[in-house]
Amino acid sequence: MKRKWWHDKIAYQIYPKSFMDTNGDGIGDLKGVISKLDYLKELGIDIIWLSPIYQSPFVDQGYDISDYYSIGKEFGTMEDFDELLAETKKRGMYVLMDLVVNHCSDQHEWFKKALADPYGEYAGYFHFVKGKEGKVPNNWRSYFGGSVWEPVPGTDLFYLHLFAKEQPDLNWENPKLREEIYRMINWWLEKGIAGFRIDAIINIKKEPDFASLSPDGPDGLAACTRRLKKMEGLGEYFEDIKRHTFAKYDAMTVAEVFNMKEDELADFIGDDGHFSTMFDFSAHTLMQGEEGWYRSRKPSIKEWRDTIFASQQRIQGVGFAANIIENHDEPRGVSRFLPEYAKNEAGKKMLATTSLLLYGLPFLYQGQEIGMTNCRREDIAEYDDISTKDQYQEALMAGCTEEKAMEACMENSRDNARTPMQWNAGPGAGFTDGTPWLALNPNYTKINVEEQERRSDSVLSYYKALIALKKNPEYKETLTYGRFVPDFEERDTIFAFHRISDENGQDIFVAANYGKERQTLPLSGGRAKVLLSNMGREEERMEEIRRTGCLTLDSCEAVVLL
Ligand code: TEU
Ligand code: CA
Repeated sequence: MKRKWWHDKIAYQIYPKSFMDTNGDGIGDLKGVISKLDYLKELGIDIIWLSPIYQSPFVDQGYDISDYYSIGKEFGTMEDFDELLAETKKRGMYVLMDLVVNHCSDQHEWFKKALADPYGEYAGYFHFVKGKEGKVPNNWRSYFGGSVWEPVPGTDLFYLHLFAKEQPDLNWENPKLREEIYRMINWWLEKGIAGFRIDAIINIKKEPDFASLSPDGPDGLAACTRRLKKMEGLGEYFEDIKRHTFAKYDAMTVAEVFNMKEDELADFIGDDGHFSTMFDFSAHTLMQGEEGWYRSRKPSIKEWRDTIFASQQRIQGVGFAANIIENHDEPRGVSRFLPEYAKNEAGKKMLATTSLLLYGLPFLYQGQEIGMTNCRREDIAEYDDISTKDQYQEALMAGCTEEKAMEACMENSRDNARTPMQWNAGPGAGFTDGTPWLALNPNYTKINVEEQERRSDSVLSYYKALIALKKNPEYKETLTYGRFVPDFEERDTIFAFHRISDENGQDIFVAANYGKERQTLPLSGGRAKVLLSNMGREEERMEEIRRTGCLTLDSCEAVVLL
């Protein structure tokens, strides 16, 4: 595998709307991001991914872009952006923008022009398709529920939207559209950003016949993702993008890919793959369940662990994936992956240990470093997220009670991760002097940065130590490129693995006890040192290993051994 500058880095996703507000309008802004760069630097962050900050009507929180060349006024100005870029460079940090080009906003001038002239040039930027006897062209269900088709007023045409109806899909078949997009990508790269996180990219190719699929829900529709099972020739689209843009700048690209065919991994992220890397969502899709949030699963610790292990083994040697616990689309990892008895600081540190030391690029999501949790809401009206509203309806349609439908939202809602960052215990959580656009998680009085900065045994302090360990010159080679080798797999609640370097022979052993009961693991070979302990038991465990050759792990205990 070719080595890349970003392999030994730590990345962090910022959801700008909820990160830091500096003008009291309740919406996070770029000046707010700038004001927290030192905080991020101190945490050990090198690469920042900014969720969309472009001009947008925010039907899908900025993933509906109405001008790719402007900063949304809520976030600030292009001058603010340039300042942010300059300030990151000063600190040796890198910025990734979010590239959302499967669709744009219905408020984009292209779409307005297309509606004004439905047989004209700009209609060709979208998928305007004739209906069948006045009905929609096919039976695909959009990601956010309902048909993917919406009538084009005054015609017998429909336009395609795989996401919300305010997010019309762009027609990648059209060379003019592709040219416009490439120009835009290069314009941003010219500015000096390091690259892009690439949104929903697997969806850009559409079948010419828009054939219906067999229905899979009570609405009589079929999930549009199902078409991807048979999709051929996507790679040509990706290669075309890469050739005209990313490759020219040696840009870093992080693809958001669901529904990839397994045997295509090397094409996607191998040496000279379509993208630099992609997120490993294996643990997340395991929980999801095909029929919607009301059918989401609660796999055992063993099933969850084995899924991650299988994924590690599939990826290593082929490419370098990006590992996440959570993001702006997923519930908080500590609420989702930790069993009830582990929903505490020790458990949160344990989850951090077994995630950040895996093979791959760790991608933290804002607030993860202080162990922010899901946020309970009493009423569906308290949610802002378009997907949550749809999932609530889907659950009711499938026969769930209102309680059950609310429960599904509380566990899975995208708003769980979108509540404002908890900086301190003061009013507005230090996020805003005004009224936050989305209500704070009330636990900000207990879980916040300021409180955790004061405490050496906090989750935040542990994240700093963990990241410092990963970057320590003595272990960096192993913790970056060392092989992932699972261990103690026969113990259902032990999450243990080695990182073994073929370069220097080092073998770093990571072990965590996700179970309720204490466990004792016999260690083979002499272990010289406890590099990290989530319970501050470095000395104690080392002494015990020397004496007995065994490692004892209490419930929620994690250690890293050399
Ligand atoms: O997500 C793509 C995606 O596949 C989502 O539909 C995901 O399955 C969904 O969030 C589950 O509720 C990306 C962005 O990350 C997401 O925020 C956007 O809403 C979406 O694309 C459309 O741009
Ligand atoms: Ca603001």
